[in-house]
Amino acid sequence: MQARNVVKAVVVMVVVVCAAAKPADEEKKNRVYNEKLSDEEHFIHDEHNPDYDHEAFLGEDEARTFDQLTPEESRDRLSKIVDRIDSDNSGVVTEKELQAWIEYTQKRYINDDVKRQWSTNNPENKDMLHWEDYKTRVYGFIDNMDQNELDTEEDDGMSYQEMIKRDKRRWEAADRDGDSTLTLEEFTDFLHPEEATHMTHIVVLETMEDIDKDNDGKISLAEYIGDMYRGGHDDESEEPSWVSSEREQFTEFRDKNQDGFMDEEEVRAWIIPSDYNHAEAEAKHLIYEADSDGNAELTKDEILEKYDVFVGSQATDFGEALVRHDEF
Ligand SMILES: [Ca+2]
Ligand SMILES: [Ca+2]
Ligand SMILES: [Ca+2]
Ligand SMILES: [Ca+2]
Repeated sequence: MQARNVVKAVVVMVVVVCAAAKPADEEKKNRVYNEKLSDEEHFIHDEHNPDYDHEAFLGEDEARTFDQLTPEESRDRLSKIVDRIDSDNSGVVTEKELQAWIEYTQKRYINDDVKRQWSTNNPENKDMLHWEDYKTRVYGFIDNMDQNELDTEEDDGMSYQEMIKRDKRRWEAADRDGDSTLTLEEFTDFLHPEEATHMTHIVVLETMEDIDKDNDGKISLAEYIGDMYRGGHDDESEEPSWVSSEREQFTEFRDKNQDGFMDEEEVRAWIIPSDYNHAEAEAKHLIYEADSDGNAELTKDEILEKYDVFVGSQATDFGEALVRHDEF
């Protein structure tokens, strides 16, 4: 049972590899892809979320490591990172340098993730991964389930059969030379379709299928809201204000041709906005947070002064600090 749960977790991870945070009743689900820098939301109910900046700046794994450090250790390591970001050794970090660093961090995170999943799914380290081998490894446990279990076991409203079908379609889109096997490069597009332009239609399709509950091939206002907001089922409770503003967003901006629905083109414009560079926006945001003298560049002192903006430490992560404290 436990082994199956692990496999199941892997399945879910692969299928929703890029989906945003778990939808809680009050929490908004974010469908916007385009080089998202972190699985964390940048703002939760208009409150700034420092974890987003830490993951954008360090990558998810490294951000977790920093959470274990004392403030002194944290500043120390950050100081070494600043030297790397300042690529022309001018002593100040410019917006361009910061943006380049954030992009580098993002690429590194994706490469690490792909390498990890490649070796898990390809233990013999072959040059290519065959769909049948991948399917057996990820979904093989299904063969040991009886029909009853198969019918009831579902994740996010999707049956395993549907998940396999969706994975196969994504696999075929990633398989550019059509030989049913994926090279490491093709496997990267399979795992991170949001990063590859030739995979855009798959990302749009999967998003539409998730939201289009009545399967009419378009997204109504009710489906749009129902996807991001799971509360409000009893008439008593008043819906949060962000839900009403999302209703306006849908009517005024998302449904461009004003026919009351979002079609494929409109969904694409929503989840893959072409005019927005997350790394650039994040670089600007970090400079704004730490630029004490307001000259639009950051010295090492300015960065270290605001180290909690860039990286975590026990001081900024109270929960971790308590856990550590218990060990002594
Ligand atoms: Ca291939
Ligand atoms: Ca629909
Ligand atoms: Ca429309
Ligand atoms: Ca400055």
